[in-house]
Amino acid sequence: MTMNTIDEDGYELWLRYRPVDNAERLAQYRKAISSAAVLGTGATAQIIRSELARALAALLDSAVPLPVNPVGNALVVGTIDELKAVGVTIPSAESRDLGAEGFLIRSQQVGSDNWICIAANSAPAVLTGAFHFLRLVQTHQDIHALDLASRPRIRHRVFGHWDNLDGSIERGYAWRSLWNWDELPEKIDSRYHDYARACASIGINGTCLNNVNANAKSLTAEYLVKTAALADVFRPYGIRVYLSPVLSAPVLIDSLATGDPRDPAVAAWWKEKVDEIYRLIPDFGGFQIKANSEGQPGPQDYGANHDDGANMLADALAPHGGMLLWRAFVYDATIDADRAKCAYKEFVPLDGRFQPNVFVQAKNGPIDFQPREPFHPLFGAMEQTPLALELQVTQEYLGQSIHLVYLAEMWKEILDSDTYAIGPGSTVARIVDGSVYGHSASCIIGVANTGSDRNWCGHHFSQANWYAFGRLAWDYDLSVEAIADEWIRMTWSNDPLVLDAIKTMLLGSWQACINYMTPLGLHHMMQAGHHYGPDPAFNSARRVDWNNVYYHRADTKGIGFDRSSAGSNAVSQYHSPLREQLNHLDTCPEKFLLWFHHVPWDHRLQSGHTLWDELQHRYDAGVTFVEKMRSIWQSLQARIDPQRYEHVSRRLEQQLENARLWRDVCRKYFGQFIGNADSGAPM
Ligand code: GCW
Repeated sequence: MTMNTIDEDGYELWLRYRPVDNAERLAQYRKAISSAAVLGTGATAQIIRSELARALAALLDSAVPLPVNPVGNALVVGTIDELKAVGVTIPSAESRDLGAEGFLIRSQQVGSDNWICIAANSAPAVLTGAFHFLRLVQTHQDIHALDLASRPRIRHRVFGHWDNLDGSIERGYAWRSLWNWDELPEKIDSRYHDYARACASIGINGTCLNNVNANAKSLTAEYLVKTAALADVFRPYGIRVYLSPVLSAPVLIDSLATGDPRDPAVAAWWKEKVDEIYRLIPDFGGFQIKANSEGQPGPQDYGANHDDGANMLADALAPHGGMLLWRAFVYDATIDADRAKCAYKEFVPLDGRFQPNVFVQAKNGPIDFQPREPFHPLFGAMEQTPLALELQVTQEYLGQSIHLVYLAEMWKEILDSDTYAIGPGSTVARIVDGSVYGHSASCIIGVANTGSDRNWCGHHFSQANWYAFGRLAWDYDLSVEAIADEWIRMTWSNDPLVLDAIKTMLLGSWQACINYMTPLGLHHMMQAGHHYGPDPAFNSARRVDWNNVYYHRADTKGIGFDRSSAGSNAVSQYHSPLREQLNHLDTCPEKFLLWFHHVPWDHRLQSGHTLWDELQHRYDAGVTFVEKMRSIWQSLQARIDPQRYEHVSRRLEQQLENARLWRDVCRKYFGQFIGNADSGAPM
């Protein structure tokens, strides 16, 4: 076994580039890569060159020459045109198939030498291919006779930061914002480059820099210059920047009398503002906006509607190729008494009224990034509007940066969910990638979990969620196991024992979290404000739908939110046959039982348990899995560097304590409704 005693702080993420400790593979790699020629000359080619120099020297444990032209058995890296100049022709049909962002990696005999060619239609795509090749080496794959091609399934893959201009981060658990606005544009922190490297390595091609609860200042000339400086850093990595504007910006910045999107003076202000942005940032991605939601201003404040606001902004962006992400996270209680139904009721009637460069952006589920939600019914309900999928990488409701929870499984469940929009197979993934309704535009956005903490994400294992977001956004067909496998090998070790152990932890972690927090479709049970820890009794919020009792509705008869046709009828927002399946207690998947039904305590579940017994069983199973993670982790002590080992150990202790708290508080609270308050463990 390999003893790992070198201290690590997690800064390097999955780009650790440790020497290949598999003799057979190392010999193969050394033989195959006697030199690496990066053919281009631009800024991106320079980045590729330095990444390869650094990575190969470390992985192969000896410097690899990087000549201008290939020498011997070489890695040959460039655009398709550049490769042609050194005698490698990629057939035009293949090149067409790659699109702007795809890449291919191919072994090829050239004279007496063997080359491994990494090729693409653009320099940033070559960079993606180079990172993919490095991943093969980092994970000890066979690189003999390579012939692979890959292109993204979703066009815009954006990491969205809820970072405030004062450096704080809304729902951020890894210390302060990465963007140092006070020092920009003069000082370019080297960390901006490392952020871009990390994003580029997993195919993320956009970053939205500021919080959707936005500060108008980000659109002032002073701040746009700062944003432009960041855009200049990110550009060669193939990453475009986006901003979150506030709809009242014309009033706040330039004292216009109104922010009404229908007012010509307002539209002119935005057009001018957007022109100013594009003068500074010619490849600016566009805007992501939160409007008429949780106190953010919106068109409805002026008697206009979402489409009026969205189209006005979209018209300003369109001449420059910019896009508009209009968030559908709205829950105006006058629309419907069931919060889960509101967004659908507001947005579906607007289908067909948005400009082509508008995305309606919906969260994965209809409430708010809960440990588990059914997919948002807007997916599959707006035929004429491209829908962007918003996922939350930061673990607001899933234990923040204390709990080890691998979110890939949650996202995969959502992406694979069948909406039945145009019949079976109309998965959320295929709605989002545009294929169900024939949209060419597609977008996925993840709320970032990064901050200036040395290990980027607060918890070493939260890095896995950043990684998985990028990989799934690139190819939602990748399995969660495969993504976990890659990440573990690169971040921890290729040692099979470490690999298996950490995989067991990752792959059981989401289900465990659901079990100890909100099993069987329960949701919204966290403490108010900070959202960490349980509070099922909470009932004193300003809005009724911010109360936890509103969601679980526990009483002496049973528990759960009746969203069947006999209740709020939220099921009607889903297509048949899913609608009917969810509507009936007997066919509703148990994982969503209490989301859609108010169920008697003595109702029998598939396990044979009554609902009450099953709930208790789930709480216990969740806690037991955290105990198991702790003992698995302890078994790895000699194989993990001490600093990261200790850090994760401490986190697991805290997670265990909090998981027990969830179990005990919920059991005691719900126990009182069945006259069984004592059945819970003492609090
Ligand atoms: O998840 C909730 C959060 C808010 C957030 C909001 C949103 C940015 O509690 O902090 O605000 O959703 O998505 O707009």
